[in-house]
Amino acid sequence: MVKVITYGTYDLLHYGHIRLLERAKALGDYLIVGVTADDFDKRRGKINVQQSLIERIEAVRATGLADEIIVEEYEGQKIDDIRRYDIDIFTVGTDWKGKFDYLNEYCRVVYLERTEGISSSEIRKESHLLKLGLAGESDYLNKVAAESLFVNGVVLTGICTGNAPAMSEQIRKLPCVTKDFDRLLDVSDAVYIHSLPQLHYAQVKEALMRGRHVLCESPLALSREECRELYDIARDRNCVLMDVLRTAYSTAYHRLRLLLKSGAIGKVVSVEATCTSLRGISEQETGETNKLWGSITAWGPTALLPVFQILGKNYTKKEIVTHVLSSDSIYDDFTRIDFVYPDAIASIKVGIGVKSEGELIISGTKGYVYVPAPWWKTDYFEIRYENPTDNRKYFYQLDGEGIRYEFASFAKAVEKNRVNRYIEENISEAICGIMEDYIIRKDVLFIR
Ligand code: C2G
Repeated sequence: MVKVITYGTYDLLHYGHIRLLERAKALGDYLIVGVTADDFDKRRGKINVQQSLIERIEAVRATGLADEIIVEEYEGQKIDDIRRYDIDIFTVGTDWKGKFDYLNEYCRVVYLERTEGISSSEIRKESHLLKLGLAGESDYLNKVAAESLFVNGVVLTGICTGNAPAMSEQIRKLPCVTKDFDRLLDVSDAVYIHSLPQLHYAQVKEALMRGRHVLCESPLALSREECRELYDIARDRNCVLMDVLRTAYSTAYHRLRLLLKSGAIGKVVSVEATCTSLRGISEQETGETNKLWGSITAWGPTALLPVFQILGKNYTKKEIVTHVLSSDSIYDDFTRIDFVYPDAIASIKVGIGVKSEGELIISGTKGYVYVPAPWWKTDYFEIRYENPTDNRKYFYQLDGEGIRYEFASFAKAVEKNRVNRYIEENISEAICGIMEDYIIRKDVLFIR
């Protein structure tokens, strides 16, 4: 019996896939098809896969061409499988020609002509093309624009900014470059908002009221009530509203949360998060302190994310210690917030006028998690125990700091009209609540 094996994602199964499977089957008597696991696809850069692993397996099974279906989960698994299943022929389309010649050491390698004119990514693009506008002043948008190119089905339509000179050529060449937010909404199905925090609520509300989907850099608003109102409007208008922090979309951070939930370090009793980045001193000297991101708005949401997602939002007490340029300003160049919970504590330090070690430390009754700087865009963390031989290290590929994953998740949510929230609504609201308390000076102590 001649045994054949082939592998693929098989997303949105189409006749190009089926023709490949038919010819693979014809090469022998028994065909094994390896369908790629979600994680494996993500690690090899395929972030736009629409269907779940189960859906893709069922689609391959329904063709009746596979005698056996397995899951491909890790780099190098093909060699293990060829040995394990005593394979005679490995085959794959000619788009991979040459890439698997090394398997000739284990079995015959056959490249089958790829079917031109069809691909899953083309189907994804055709099924929905999301016209996305950008809004904001920060050159962070240059990174965002570059990342959007990795996401199937998203096309940038323009930008609303008062800072066009700071933008990349890719942005400056967009069809609509305007200072008028309404004009941007005219040409977009959705907007990504990274404007000054004081503008978020009004812009998100305007976009939602016009039926546009919204991806907004946290904080969504500067008060709990406004945050709740925005989510209510999104529901009423059947629009997707996603609060974003790239950290929430990093696989390492997501897996870290799962390990904590599974009790990997016992009961969590402390979360300490530090985020600092020295921004241009000139910004501090402009004196227009109400026109800038302060530390609490620039870094607060990021540092608060693990605190609220791990310990919850029901702290019993907090103290905000802050250093501001002037008593009436919300431009703080350094702020520390300490939280007391019924059975835990947390502390965040944020600064755009101060430099410190940007690490995340989560302490538990059995061990602790150490995430090195810059933890907010990490691909790596350690779990450490009393006995160092028990320590474990984790690495998860993070392409583009997580921004492309945000966009892929958003595009999928809009297409399926179902949001897979990485930042829960109540967490969004808790973050906005801290902004609110800071601005009304609740629980705030000033240092000079
Ligand atoms: N294919 C094809 N014609 C197309 C599209 C795909 O012949 N128009 C073939 C591919 O060459 C591959 C199989 O169908 O052999 C599955 O394609 P994908 O689902 O895109 O998977 P891919 O990422 O190419 O997986 O490690 C090998 C990879 O897993 C192959």
